[in-house]
This record gives sequence, structure tokens and C-alpha cells, in this order.
Amino acid sequence: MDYQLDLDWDDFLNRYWQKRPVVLKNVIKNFIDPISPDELAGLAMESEVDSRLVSQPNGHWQASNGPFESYDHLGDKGWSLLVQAVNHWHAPSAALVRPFRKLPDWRLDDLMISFSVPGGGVGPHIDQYDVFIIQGMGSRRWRVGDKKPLKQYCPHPALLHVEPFDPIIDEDLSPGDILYIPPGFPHDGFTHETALNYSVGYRGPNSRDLISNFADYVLEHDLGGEHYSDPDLKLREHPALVEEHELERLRGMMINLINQPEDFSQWFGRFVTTSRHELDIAPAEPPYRSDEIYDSLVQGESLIRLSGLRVLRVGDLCFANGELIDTPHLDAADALCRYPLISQKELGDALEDPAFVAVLAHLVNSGYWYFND
Ligand code: AKG
Repeated sequence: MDYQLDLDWDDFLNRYWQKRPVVLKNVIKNFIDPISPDELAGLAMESEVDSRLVSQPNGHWQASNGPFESYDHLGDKGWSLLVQAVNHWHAPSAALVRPFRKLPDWRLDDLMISFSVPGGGVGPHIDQYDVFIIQGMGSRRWRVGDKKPLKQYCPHPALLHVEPFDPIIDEDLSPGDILYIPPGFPHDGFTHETALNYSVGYRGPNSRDLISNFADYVLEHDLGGEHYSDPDLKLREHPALVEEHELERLRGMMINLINQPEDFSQWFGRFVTTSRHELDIAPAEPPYRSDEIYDSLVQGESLIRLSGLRVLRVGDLCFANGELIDTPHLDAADALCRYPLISQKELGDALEDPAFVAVLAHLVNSGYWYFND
């Protein structure tokens, strides 16, 4: 399915992105759900798939993580099944993320899909995500509050709720409507009619993630081995004081490491293309030889990128799933980043270089791309 959004992206970015929530009515005309509730329930039975059940039997919040063996005990009221990263496992659902490529790929986290029966929902909460909640089948009422300090509490160890808030949005969504919510705005969805909702989530890294992952890179690559030195040391009156200029020099040592553009790009490319969610990777068995890859492409076959694989360009370097695509053929590597489907045309002259075809063979044999058989 080729989903189209009837949305003025410029206007959306200027007025709403990371600023305030908005209901975008009937943005996907004649919306057709890419997945059925049964298929979603089936996915949540798989151990690699990250899923949750949230319910309120007798008015008490309950939450449990998948995989689930059965849903027979649940009844027809007051529960929701939520499945993360469905775009990694179900190609028709991944098509729903494609029209959001007006936003940078590197900011996308995943497509979460929820199935809720009347009265179901996860309760009032705050996310540190930008989320586009697409209404599929059924209808739900969404309340969104202003971004203000609110007390959070756990009604169950696996749930973090916020205290009641006054809504700035209080609307029923119908199929094809989208509710956009920036980080920090409390929200709550109440199900009127058995519903599917699709949350296209965007997540910015926090400094903690950046620093800790960069530190791992520094260790792995044996960087930053120079020791603090002070040939200009002067006599001091207070031997136990670390002086301000010494702190400055220490801070400078750390900042210098981050300030190496080459290392920074090499690290960031690996970091940002490492998926936070499991991928449906099946390495090619038996592995392809380079000449087989070459022949197939020249004979008109195409390579499809594994759904959810993160493939990004950082400056003049391209990365896939935490690995550098190690080639001087920037146009061809750029095409691997840009297009989910690749043929001889997009790869151009690079295909005539055996070293490039060997890199391609590694990507295919790793299960990152596969032939459109
Ligand atoms: C979110 O994606 O932030 C939600 O709150 C969606 C929860 C749901 O679909 O019930």
C-alpha cells in the first residue's frame, strides 16, 4: 500500500514540530489498516518481538511483557496490546512509515502498534518522544495536556502515569486522522470502539546516551591515551586544591577527543545506525559469491533493504546497522542510504569495481539486503 499524507510539511514543521500537539484530520484518505488484530496478536507471541499487555481488571492497572501464549482470558473490555517496532517484522506496516521520510531517517525510532478493546488504554503518561498517532480501525478519544511539571507515579511497577491534567486537546479520532504530540506533553487515549493505533515515534538521543556510547568507541579504538601533563607547574599554597586552570585543562582533554571530526563521524555513524529494536535478520544461506551478486544485478534483479534497517550517511561516510560501508564509491553508498530498493541503475559504475561488489556481498550475506525473488 502506498500511503500518502495530505499534509503541508513546511507549515507543520514551522507551527507544530517539537512545539505543540495538533490533531490532523483525515490526513490519510480512505485509510486501510496494514495489519489485522489477529496478525498483531500473532507477532506478540514471538519471542524476538517486544510487546506489552496493559489492562485494568477490577479497576487495578496491570501490565505484562510478551511473548504471550494466549489471549483467551482477557474478555472484551479494558485492555490493550502494544507491539513495538512492527515495521521490522511486517512489511505492509512498514509502508506506513514511508510517507514520514520528509523527516530525517536518523530521528525515527519505530512504529508501535496498539490494539485496544473498549475501555482499553495505557493510561495518562508523558513520553520523551515526538509521536504521530495514526488512528486505524475503530475510534478513540485522545486527551492531551499542556507541557507543565506534573507528578508522575507508578500504578503498577511497569507503568509510569501522570496525575490528572486539563486537556488542551480533547477529541475523537477516526480512521486516517493523526494526532501529533511533541515530547513532554501528557496524553491519554480512551477506546470507544475496538481500535488499532499506529504510533510513528521519533526520538532524539540524550547526552547520557551520547557520552556513554562515545566512551565505548574511545575504548574500542584505543583513543585518548595521552596523559595530563603540566610542565608549567608552579608552587602553590594549598596542596589539596585542584585549581580552576587545571580543571579547565582536564575539561579540554575530554573536549579535544570529541572535537576530532573524523572520529566523531566514524563513531556517530555506528551509533546512530545501531537499531534499538531487534531486526528480522536472516543471513544469506548459503552465502552469495560476489560474482553471483554482480550477475543478478546486471540481469535486472533488485536488492531490497531489510525492513527497519538503519542506513545513513554522515558527511562522506555511509553506515548500515552499526557498520561502516567501507568504499570510496560515495554515490553508490549514498544510494544504499537513500533508496529502500536498489538496482544496477542506482549503483552505477561502482558495480564494475570488484572491491565494491565484495562490500555489497558482505551486506547481502549479513542479511541486510536481499534479492527481490
Ligand atoms: C504513544 O504512542 O505515545 C501512545 O500513547 C499510544 C498508546 C496507545 O496506542 O494506546
